[in-house]
Amino acid sequence: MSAVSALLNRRVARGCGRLWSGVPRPLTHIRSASVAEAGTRRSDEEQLWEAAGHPLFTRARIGSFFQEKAVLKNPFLEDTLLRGYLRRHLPQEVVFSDLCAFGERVAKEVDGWGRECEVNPPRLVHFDPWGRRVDHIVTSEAWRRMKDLSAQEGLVAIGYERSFGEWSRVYQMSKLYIYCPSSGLYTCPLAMTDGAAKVIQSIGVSWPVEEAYSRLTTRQPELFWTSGQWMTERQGGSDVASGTETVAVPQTDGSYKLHGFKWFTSATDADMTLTLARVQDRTGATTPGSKGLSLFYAEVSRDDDGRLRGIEVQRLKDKLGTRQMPTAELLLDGLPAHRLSDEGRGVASIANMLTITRIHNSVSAASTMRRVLQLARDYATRRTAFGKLLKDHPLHMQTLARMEVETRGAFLLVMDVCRLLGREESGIATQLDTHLLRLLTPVVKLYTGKQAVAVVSEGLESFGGQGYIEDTGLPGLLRDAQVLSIWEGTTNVLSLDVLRCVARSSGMVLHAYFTHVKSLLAGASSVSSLAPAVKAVDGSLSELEEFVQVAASRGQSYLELAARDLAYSLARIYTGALLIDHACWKGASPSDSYAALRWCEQDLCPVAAKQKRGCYDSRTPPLDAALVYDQPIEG
Ligand code: UCC
Repeated sequence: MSAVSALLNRRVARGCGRLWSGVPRPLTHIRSASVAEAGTRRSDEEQLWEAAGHPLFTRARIGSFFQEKAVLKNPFLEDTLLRGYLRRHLPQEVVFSDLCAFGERVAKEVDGWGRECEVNPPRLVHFDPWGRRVDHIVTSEAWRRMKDLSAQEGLVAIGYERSFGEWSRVYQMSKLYIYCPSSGLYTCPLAMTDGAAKVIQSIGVSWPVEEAYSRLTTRQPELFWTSGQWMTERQGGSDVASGTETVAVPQTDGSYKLHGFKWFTSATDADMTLTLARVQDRTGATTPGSKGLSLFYAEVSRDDDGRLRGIEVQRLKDKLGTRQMPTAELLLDGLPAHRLSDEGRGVASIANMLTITRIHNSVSAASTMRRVLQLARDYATRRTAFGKLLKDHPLHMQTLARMEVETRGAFLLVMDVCRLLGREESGIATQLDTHLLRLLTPVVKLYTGKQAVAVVSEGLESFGGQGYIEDTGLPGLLRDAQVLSIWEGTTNVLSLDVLRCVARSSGMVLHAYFTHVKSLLAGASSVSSLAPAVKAVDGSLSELEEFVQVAASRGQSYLELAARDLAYSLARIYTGALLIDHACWKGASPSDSYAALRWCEQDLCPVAAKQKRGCYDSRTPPLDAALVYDQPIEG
């Protein structure tokens, strides 16, 4: 019997361990037997262990198994739906090769920069070493690299070059869709930059914004500018009309100086901004409400002493997510500005920017869902549990398949809105297209924002505990998804925007909606495998029409209570029709049909079901309030 096995047998006899015959024994056992001697001399056990040829210091102490991490592969090549959609609508070799090369760069290089933006968040330096106020927002090298990359890759420019006519926006947004989850949130300044370019274009590219427009839309990094969108003040970001206190004081040369406090300005390292303010008359009075708001353009610049002109950065926001991006509170203290809109037309003039940033928001939502799925499905080919890979567990696959259905639906809805935007911008939009774009912009933003939080949360869970570990990069996806339903209009504010555009168009936006969904379904009428999905969408569309007829005779409060469910119904039915339409395309795969069928199994028209249950009747609000505050109802 060897010295080692004699020793082990002694330990077994003492009842302090199991027989380790033939298995390298962890050093912890040796240590525990020699606690009293630790740090003084090597114990008999240690000497015996060493004599048996086992090194004293070895990785065996923490075990030898390591879980393989999920690998990000080229997000363009990994996305069959994106490639199928483009093959169908924009089958240009130059687009495919650009997206493929960009996808490779995103996976190999840019994703690492995105991570660096997260771990090196911006910081604010208020004073220089000699006590002068400088208000420098210090950003990471990676964040600055994102700016150059954005120009080089034409992430804003593509939308304005319009090299692919009505499909230019689809091309641009496809690129952003590949980029977004690796961008370190650089897609936020790009959204506002795109929105500012759109506003300038709609107002007219002339002095004083001629240069700004060319810088916002350039591909040259050294010329490229980003823009802010400073709308939110202390009184809140939703009710802009009553929440805006900032005043614009006219100057003798026709320009203005702005004084106010902007409470939530994203990507505050921007080169310029669009913002709202109230023009003061000679007595210093302003007009309250929406009618008093005008749109202003201001450059962010520094004077000879290095001080920001007319701006003090009060502090950076401490946010749940989007930490990569500098979001600040700004005191506007005489910021030089130019009025871009007619007086009192501020909200209407900035609405174009809202449309663009809401579409970008939706692209971000769909792309984050796609990214978490790409990682989750890769992980499922590496991780073994209960004797087999995760991908071989049907319940796990069911969960990922449900996420896939949501993601496909979100993608097609987002791309359809981009298609409509492209048609409008290339001057070929029909009245129906214009109505659809107005109606679907708030719908896609509010619906995909909610989907993203749910799908990304589920995605994290599919990694088990690792999905909760910060430096996997996964928790950041969830934190950043949470903002998608908040900024650029919360779910309820956008639901009310849906009502507003229905009312302002005298129902024409809904008429366009019904017409278009019916035409999408008509194309699928002969495809028997899709019949259950077609039937579900068709039936839900009839229910929705009935709801609209009933609701039209009810008061405003009834409509407002129904607004969120109405918006969800519009999203689900339209998305169902898009999934069906895509599944009918000659290049479609069986998975496209399966996704359409699965999507259409859900309640596509919740507003009709809830209407039947009396959810919008006048007796409901007091019941809701009593439930929330857990109080008896008065009267
Ligand atoms: O949160 C923020 C931080 C910036 C972060 C940027 C992120 C970018 C995305 C990144 C992706 C990665 S900035 C602030 C966000 N705040 C909002 O989004 C505002 C939310 N509130 C609303 O949307 C409200 O509905 C308001 C402010 C638009 C309501 O204002 P009013 O004054 O009550 O509006 P009115 O009276 O209904 O409309 C005034 C005019 C009308 O035009 P006219 O007078 O010609 O009839 C409307 O038709 O504006 C027009 N209008 C619109 N037009 C109003 N809303 C729209 C719209 N959505 N589309 C077209």
